[in-house]
Amino acid sequence: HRHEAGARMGVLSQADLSKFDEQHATILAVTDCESIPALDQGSEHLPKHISVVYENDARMALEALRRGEPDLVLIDLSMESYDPLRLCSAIRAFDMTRLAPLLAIASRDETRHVVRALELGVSDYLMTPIDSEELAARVRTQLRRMRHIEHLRSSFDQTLEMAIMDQLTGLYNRRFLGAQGSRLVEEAHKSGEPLACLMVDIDHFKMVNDTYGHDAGDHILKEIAARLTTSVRGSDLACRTGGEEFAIIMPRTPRESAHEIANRVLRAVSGDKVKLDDGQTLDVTVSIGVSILHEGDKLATVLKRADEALYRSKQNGRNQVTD
Ligand code: GH3
Ligand code: MG
Ligand code: MG
Ligand code: MG
Repeated sequence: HRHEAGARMGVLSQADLSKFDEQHATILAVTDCESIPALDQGSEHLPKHISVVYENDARMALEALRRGEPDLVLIDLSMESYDPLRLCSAIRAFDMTRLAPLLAIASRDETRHVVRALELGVSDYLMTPIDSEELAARVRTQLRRMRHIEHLRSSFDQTLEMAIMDQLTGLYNRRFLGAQGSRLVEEAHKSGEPLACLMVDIDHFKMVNDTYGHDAGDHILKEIAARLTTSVRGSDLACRTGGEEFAIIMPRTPRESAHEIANRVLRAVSGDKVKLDDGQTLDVTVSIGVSILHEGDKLATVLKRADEALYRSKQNGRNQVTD
């Protein structure tokens, strides 16, 4: 179990790395030569699941790389039809291809080329005549390195997502509201542009849970979160701050627009009945509090003011907007 968690966090065992070796891979060999014998089918050391594509046109090679086709590029530094060093630097210049494994092939009298190629970011090199076992080993090392990076990247993305997202609704969580909301408040103070905040709380949600069950409650939470998301702009920060409470921070939004948006949220929630898995439908409403950022306000201040407005919406009968 611990091992699995470790792998998810990006820590890989030798066995995990060996599994990478069994995955299919494509090598793009950029050379003027007809073929590189050490690479060819039947070469005893290169595994069968590694296929090789030859390209003598550097521009085509770059295109293929940008389309993400090859897993590794082999560049023949003796190429005459194109400056291979230019190709190396072009590959390293683009985000898409910056980390692509790049192996150079050089002859003994091209040491200066090799030094330059390494400066330009080539991952590794081989001297001619190429030993097929050495080539296979260097290819394997680079493919492993690349796959390890990809694994780390995706586990980092996953970890980040877990840290800032609410798992049930897919909205941002309270922690992220604290961090990103504070940044937005600071920016608003700096630019002098208005910022508005909505506090949204589902009405009588305890009764919904008690009547329809907790799973139905969860389903409704997801549905309301989706309706919130579609009612605000992409630049707005929509968070689930607690059980059935949401906060939305809206940069560049004056008071009147904030009220319009709040009313849009209200209608998006109450306008259509929510359908449960068993086919039952029910009416759901929310109460909303609106607040506007004042000079010197911290995030907590503007949130508290919205919360107080929300309380008044509840007091006044729910399913309404108050500031
Ligand atoms: P009000 O209109 O005054 O807001 O009443 P309310 O019942 O919505 O408010 P209250 O704070 O009394 O109850 C909130 C309920 O939300 C309590 C709990 O059962 C429910 N709840 C909180 N988190 C979750 C959750 O993650 N899933 C489900 N299904 N219910 C939740
Ligand atoms: Mg409550
Ligand atoms: Mg409630
Ligand atoms: Mg509540």
